[in-house]
Amino acid sequence: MMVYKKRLLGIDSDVQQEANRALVKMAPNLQRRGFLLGSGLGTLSLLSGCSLSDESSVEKALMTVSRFNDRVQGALFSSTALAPTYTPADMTRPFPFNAYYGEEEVVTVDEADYRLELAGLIANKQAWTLDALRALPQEEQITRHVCVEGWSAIGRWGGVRLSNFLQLIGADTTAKYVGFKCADDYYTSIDMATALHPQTLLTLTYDGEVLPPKYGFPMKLRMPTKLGYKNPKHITTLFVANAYTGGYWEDQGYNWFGGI
Ligand SMILES: Nc1nc2c(c(=O)[nH]1)N[C@H]1C(S)=C(S)[C@@H](COP(=O)(O)O)O[C@H]1N2
Ligand SMILES: [Mo]
Repeated sequence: MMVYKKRLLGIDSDVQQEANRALVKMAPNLQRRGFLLGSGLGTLSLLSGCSLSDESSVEKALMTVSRFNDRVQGALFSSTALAPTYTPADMTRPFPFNAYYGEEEVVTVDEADYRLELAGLIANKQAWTLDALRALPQEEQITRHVCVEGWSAIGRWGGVRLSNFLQLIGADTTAKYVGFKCADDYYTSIDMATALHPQTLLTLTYDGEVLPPKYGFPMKLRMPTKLGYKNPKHITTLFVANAYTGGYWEDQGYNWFGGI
């Protein structure tokens, strides 16, 4: 759904290609569900029930298909299947930096003032200091981070398993979403099944050291089951909700589920 990142030049070329790519990706899932596929805009218009007469109706239709794709990915997601893990020798050095701004503009968060704020469907909403988070049982993983901009890299992160943390704070784990707000303008949200996946960690370290600013100090959510943009850095608020809240790139057209 990269079509949202650049402006549309013409419905016939860009959007047609984008619709085709989206449909090709979804074809196996759709066929399993008994859809008969045609191609491109005709099918898109059938799937979304929209007549695609202008740019905004095409964008709405693509978003409808993308939200449908979220549900398909959610239904196919396995809570127990593990993403591959690697050895220290496999690590990518240096690990790449990425954000919607350049490395010289990385946000700095003051450790002494930092509190992880909790909101939404959580019984104990007391904020957490970094020391309190560090005192919880920690685990490490060496996994591959995949960015849709065309690179992937293997890194080593350590921190608190999100499912343990959600239990600890009395989160309603029957809710649909766990959302994150960050110290920059970034935000995202994930499905509860992925939040409870054993490899989903609230990380505080990178390669055995306190997470450096560029990799998201003081906290980055790491999910080897999801694309890079679903892994928020500089987390300041964690909330649990049933209402859909999207994300920074998701609201510009990236697929919300963002599975690998
Ligand atoms: N707060 C914040 N988190 C973010 C981003 C961002 O711009 N701001 N970019 C995302 C994207 S697209 C990627 S690929 C990864 C990059 O993480 P890295 O700098 O540790 O490689 O962070 C993700 N999390
Ligand atoms: Mo990314």
